[in-house]
Amino acid sequence: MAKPELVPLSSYLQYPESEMMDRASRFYEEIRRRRSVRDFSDSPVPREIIDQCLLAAGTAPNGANLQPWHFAVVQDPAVKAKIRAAAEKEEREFYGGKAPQQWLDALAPLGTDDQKPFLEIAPYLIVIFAKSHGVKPDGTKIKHYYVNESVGIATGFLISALHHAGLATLTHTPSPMKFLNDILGRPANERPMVLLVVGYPAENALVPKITKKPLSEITSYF
Ligand code: IYR
Repeated sequence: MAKPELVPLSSYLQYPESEMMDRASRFYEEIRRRRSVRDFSDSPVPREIIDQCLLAAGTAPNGANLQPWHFAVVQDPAVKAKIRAAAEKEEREFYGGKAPQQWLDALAPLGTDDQKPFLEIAPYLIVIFAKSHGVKPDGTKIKHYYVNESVGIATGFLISALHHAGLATLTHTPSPMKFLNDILGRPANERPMVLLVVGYPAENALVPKITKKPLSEITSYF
């Protein structure tokens, strides 16, 4: 095995403890403002902002640095219309009998239904695909590791970056989502994980009145 090339960690920044506490609480105040938005404005967003956020997503830690993701960015109204039609077809089945009552009861506080107009209104839909394996130029397969974990982390980075930039997002997961491969012409080794709706919130956007669990409920120290 060839010796790996190691370079000094030159990007790390250490802060005094008091500053760390300040930064940690400011980040919490920043990220806790993020809400999943379903009422979007059709105001355009410069593509350069999306590109910067995708660059941030691409820095996520991941299995063996094989970066098993692909981000398909949809702006074209005709493609959005196709995605909306296919997603609403799945959602009609979901809400109209496929979903067990227990699931519908769990969703009730969110007030969601089978209508997804935001899929056409928002300026961007970003479909995050997980690549189950890579393909070398000669066609042989490259095994990927921790694909779900890696793509989940990258998606978290992307959502945080978009929020930090001042954009609203919705993680939308029509199920099944295989129709996205067909509409976007993505290969069979790519599985759509999340359809991220991105844009400005509508002026009078409403969000569900929900709360987050307290620290004591989500953590334990040993
Ligand atoms: N995909 C459906 C249902 C849905 C499921 C979960 I879990 C949510 O947190 C929200 C919605 C829809 O988008 O309406």
